[in-house]
Amino acid sequence: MRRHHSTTPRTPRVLGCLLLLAAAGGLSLGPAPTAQAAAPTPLHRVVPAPASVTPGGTPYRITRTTRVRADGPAEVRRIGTYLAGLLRPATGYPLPVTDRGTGGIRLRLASGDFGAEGYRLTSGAGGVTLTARTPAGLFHGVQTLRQLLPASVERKTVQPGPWQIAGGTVQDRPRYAYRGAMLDVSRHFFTVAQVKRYIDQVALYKVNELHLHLSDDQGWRIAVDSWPRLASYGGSTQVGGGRGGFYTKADYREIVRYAASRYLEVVPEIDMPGHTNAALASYARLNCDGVAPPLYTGTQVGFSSLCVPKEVTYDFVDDVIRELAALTPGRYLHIGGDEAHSTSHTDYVRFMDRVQPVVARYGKTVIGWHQLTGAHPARGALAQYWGLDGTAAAEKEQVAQAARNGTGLILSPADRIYLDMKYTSATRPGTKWAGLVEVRRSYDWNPGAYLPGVPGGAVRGVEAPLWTETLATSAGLEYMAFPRLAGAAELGWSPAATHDWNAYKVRLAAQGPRWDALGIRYYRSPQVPWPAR
Ligand code: TNX
Repeated sequence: MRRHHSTTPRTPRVLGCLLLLAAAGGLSLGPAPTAQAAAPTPLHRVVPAPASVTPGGTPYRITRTTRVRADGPAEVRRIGTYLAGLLRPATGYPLPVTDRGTGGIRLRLASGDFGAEGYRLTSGAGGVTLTARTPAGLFHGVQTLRQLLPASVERKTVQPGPWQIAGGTVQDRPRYAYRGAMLDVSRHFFTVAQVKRYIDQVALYKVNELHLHLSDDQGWRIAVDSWPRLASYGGSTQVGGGRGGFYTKADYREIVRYAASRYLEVVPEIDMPGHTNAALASYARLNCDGVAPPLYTGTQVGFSSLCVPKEVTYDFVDDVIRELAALTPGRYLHIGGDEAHSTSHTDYVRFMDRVQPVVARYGKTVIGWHQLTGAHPARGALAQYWGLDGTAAAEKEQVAQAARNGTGLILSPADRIYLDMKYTSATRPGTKWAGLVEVRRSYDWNPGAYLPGVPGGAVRGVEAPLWTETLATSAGLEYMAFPRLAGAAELGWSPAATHDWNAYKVRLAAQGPRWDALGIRYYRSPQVPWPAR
């Protein structure tokens, strides 16, 4: 792979600036607050940047008597309960969830020009109202509301406040429908609790797709009843030789349920025909020579392949896809298809021609890594581009041509948003085959104009993959994901017109104290003017 080294310009650290108390009704004449009464966060200072912001008017202040009014179906009430649950520990207020009364924090569904995930937030002295056409829109609006409150709202013990939301209106909706985060649970296994933690972290940035890389050479992580050794043996270890693990079907359903409660769709991936050593090690008959290789705990890629000429391969694929599709309420099933260096091109095409219809037969839409465009992408399939700025023009053109023929694209350029790339040469975890990727580099590109010759509508979204050859703990994941995940999420959500590094870095800096409050250990890039701790 190409090596590339980006530079890491230093920006001067901005002094934590003392904000003046805004003309805040309800604060003007009361007793002097004990804590420093900061002005409320300006409505635009959130990540991802909202589509439009109209500031003005009196802030709303959450108090001991505030109620969360969720009028509408049970799902709206559930979001209200989630919001109240977020706000209670730090405010110490009861925040009852009710469907009556006036004022307070109100969540409501209404028809309007919101799209499937947009929302409107209006704030004034009398209350804050979130309006959306869908529960997903309300949920995204809740994330905005959360970021408009002081970072200390994320703490689990009572904090001083005050809890104000600036006056005005935010009208917001996403640029792309697909805004993903991928977690590689194969190279190192991560428990259900760890996956839930990551779900909560990405949901804060309006990510709506959780792609789980469930199988690779080093581990098979999902129970398959018809081929039980895949998980019990193929999942028994991981990179470095540790214990590994796998999700039972109940575990997996719990991940899917939890993700859905945060409005994320789970996209399961079984990587084929390469990246399959764990499966090949589990069943000798899957190998062309009938001999099972040993389990693998290293980090090389490209050495394994399913046996394309053998019929049993397709029995295996059918069973795995059928069982996984049955566990998956989401629309997609990712079949990998990357780095099949041990599969001939002819076999690769044969394999993909045969496997894609299986995905369709079980009611799912194919996603594949962009090498799929070198075969015959099925109608409606999406290709996930993971090349670099410097990827050969011919390879980019192959992807662009597929896009012109109707294949949708998810953009995951490795030298931009592969979250496992080191930030600088001093970053301890991570790899650097795609280059060093500082925060600015990961943000400063336009998904709509990234690949030449791709029609605008072909780009369905952006996804930030987190490969885990070098990452074994949640702290490790978080250090690599934050702050870059927030930038990838913004590229997926915010209109191109909001794109501006100098403005972004200030909004990003404001996330630092929030991550501190949430216990997320992030990379304090010198490119970002973090407030002093
Ligand atoms: C490339 S991206 C891979 C993965 C590695 C990753 C490490 C892709 C589709 N394949 O197998 O984990 O690089 O950065």
